[in-house]
Amino acid sequence: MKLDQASILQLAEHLEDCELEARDTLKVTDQHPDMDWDDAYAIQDEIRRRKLARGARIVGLKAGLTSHAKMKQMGVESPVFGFLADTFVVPDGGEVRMDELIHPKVEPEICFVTKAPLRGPGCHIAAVLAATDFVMAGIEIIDSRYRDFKFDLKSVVADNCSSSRFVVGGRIADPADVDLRTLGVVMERNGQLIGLGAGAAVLGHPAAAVAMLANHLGARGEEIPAGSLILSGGITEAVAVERGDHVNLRIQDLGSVGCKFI
Ligand code: 0L1
Ligand code: MG
Repeated sequence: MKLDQASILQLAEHLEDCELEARDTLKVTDQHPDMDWDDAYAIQDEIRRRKLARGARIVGLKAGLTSHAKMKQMGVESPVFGFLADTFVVPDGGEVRMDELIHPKVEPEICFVTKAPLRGPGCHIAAVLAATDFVMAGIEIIDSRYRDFKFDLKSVVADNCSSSRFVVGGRIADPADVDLRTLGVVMERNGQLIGLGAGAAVLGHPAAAVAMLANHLGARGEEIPAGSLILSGGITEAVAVERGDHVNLRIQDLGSVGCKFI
């Protein structure tokens, strides 16, 4: 690691304050160009510790930048991983308050709920499917704390991968009953099409993103616990939303889920 503990604590506090006060900032690597991946995940871990200390619960995990559409949109080449707190949950059909966010974008995702722990190294698609209780549709609302969504990967990781809100819902399905690669995905804003794709847009199979997450955690001596909700990554580019927008996502065999921005 290149950063000392005081810098990790200060950067975590700064990024979380930006999240909670809905204000943007410059990417953390501007001030600390030498920081490494361990520093980035240590800052994210400290944000998680701060939330837990205030009584939040961690309800899941996410993989981000797992599709070519998203990698191209953000100019990066590898996935990143973050956590989901209970304070990020929006009920299906619920309201997302724009005054709590900076510049939110929505992305359509296939979500997994596990019934057994998953631990790398060596985790693969089959192990993920065997450990999956059910899959469902989800809209992730990302809200990078970085000005104009301008960042590099280490800054993104430190910022908990732009995690902000998420909505899950629709119909739950046993992964044995659906082909997650070919499920059609349609996302609309105010009735207009804004995203179209299929599950295979995520690393060829969305379960591959979950396996990568398990392998990433395994390298850190951690695992995906049973009962975790996992967002496997945006199938299309993320799309900016404004106050008054209604967003609806339909995924073949998984029903629909939606929210409105007020
Ligand atoms: O969930 C995601 O794909 C977000 C990853 C972080 C980068 C971004 O803000 O787009
Ligand atoms: Mg996402």
